[in-house]
Amino acid sequence: MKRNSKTNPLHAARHGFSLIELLVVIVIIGILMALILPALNGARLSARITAVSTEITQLDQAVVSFENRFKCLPPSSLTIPINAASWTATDRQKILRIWDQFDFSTCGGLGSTAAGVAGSYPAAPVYLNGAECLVFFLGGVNANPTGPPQLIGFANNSQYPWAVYPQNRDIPFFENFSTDRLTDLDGDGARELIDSLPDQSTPYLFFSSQGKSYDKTNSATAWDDFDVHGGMTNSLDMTSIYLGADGKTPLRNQGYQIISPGLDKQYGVGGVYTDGKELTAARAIEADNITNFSGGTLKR
Ligand SMILES: [Ca+2]
Ligand SMILES: [Ca+2]
Ligand SMILES: [Ca+2]
Repeated sequence: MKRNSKTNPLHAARHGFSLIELLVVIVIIGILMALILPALNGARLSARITAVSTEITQLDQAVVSFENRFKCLPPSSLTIPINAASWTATDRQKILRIWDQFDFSTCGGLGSTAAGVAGSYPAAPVYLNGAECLVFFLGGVNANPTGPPQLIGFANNSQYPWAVYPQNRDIPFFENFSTDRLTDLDGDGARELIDSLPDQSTPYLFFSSQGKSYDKTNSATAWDDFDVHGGMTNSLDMTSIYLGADGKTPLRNQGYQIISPGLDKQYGVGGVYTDGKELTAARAIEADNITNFSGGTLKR
């Protein structure tokens, strides 16, 4: 006798079982998703943190190239004044260590677009902080001030290094400046570099000793040998710089500090940081900072 599937209890039971199976599978998939998705997101974030760490290493290598070329570290502060007479003695000295023939009367050929055409001073002083110095000294002058920045290094001419017209050039020491990650927070035409973390808005900080051993002996303001203008403001700003256990000697005190604010976009107050014990709960926002010192990531 032919079996009627509608009345076959075995078959009917199988239908019910399939539905349960399906539900079980859906539930299992749901559980797996709940378990895997955070892990996936975590892996994605950790890959992005690694990417920033790698970029800081590349910036480090670019600074080494700069130092090999000019026998000094890039400064982390510079004021480009409005005329030759207004250069401070300190800033003149910084420039002359890099380009010993720098022509202050033409601002080193700044903006000059053809051989023989003098450069010119900006209409208002340009205050380069550490974040801007990092981009300027490693990327060079901007050949396209009105559109997407085009950093073309420096003219290989100690008198007019800031000219943009084609001639023998020192190539940019760092060539991976992603245009969409160059920003200009203070709108002065000098760019800062934002790291590649999601929705990042605060750039890499840069503090340079200019190769001088740092020795702060007298007062809280005696920062002479470290390039004090390293923070994001144009005032003398040592915010976020990290010091050794003595509370006065910056980490890498003959070198420099590069600091990404990390995923929370906040640098923190800086200060003493040696092995992480100093990052108290109040300084938790610094624990995710990515740096070129202390093993790359600050810890708590
Ligand atoms: Ca500035
Ligand atoms: Ca700027
Ligand atoms: Ca942070």
